[in-house]
Amino acid sequence: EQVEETYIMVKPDGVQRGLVGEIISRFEKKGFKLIGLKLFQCPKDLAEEHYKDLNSKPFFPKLIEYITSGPVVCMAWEGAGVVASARKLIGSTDPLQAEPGTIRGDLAVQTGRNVVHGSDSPENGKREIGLWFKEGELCQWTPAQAQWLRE
Ligand code: DAT
Ligand code: MG
Repeated sequence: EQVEETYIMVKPDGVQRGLVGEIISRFEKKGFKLIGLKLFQCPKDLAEEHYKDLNSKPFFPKLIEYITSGPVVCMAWEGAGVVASARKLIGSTDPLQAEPGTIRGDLAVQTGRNVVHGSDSPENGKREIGLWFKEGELCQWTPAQAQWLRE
């Protein structure tokens, strides 16, 4: 299996609604490894770069306004298959379509306030971690539970 990295972010609504611990906990309990974590006020240019593939969409200005409207919690998670698995844990983009048991399915009601971001490919995982974290902000470590998670 390929060890991958994904960029997960609690969006401003998740921070404002007091869901930071709940959201981190979903990935932590699953067994992925946290390698980066910070509370951060996102500048507009970074938000635009992060979502550049969507910059022709009608909702783009509101999306940038939302992401920069308050602090976000930036995370980098590592593990075999972490990118696709994290997307499953997060659920569909529209929280009303997201399955119960997923973060969006359990905690949100609208696409424009869907509480969390997750990278959609290993390539974008690397790209986004590079955008949101500086050199030296990531930690490489061996969790004590590693030997109990994989045979
Ligand atoms: P995801 O966040 O599930 O990867 P995406 O990459 O297609 O979804 O879009 C990024 C974000 O943009 C999404 O989390 C919320 C916002 N967004 C997407 N489609 C939207 C729409 N039709 N109306 C309003 N906001 C939208
Ligand atoms: Mg996306």
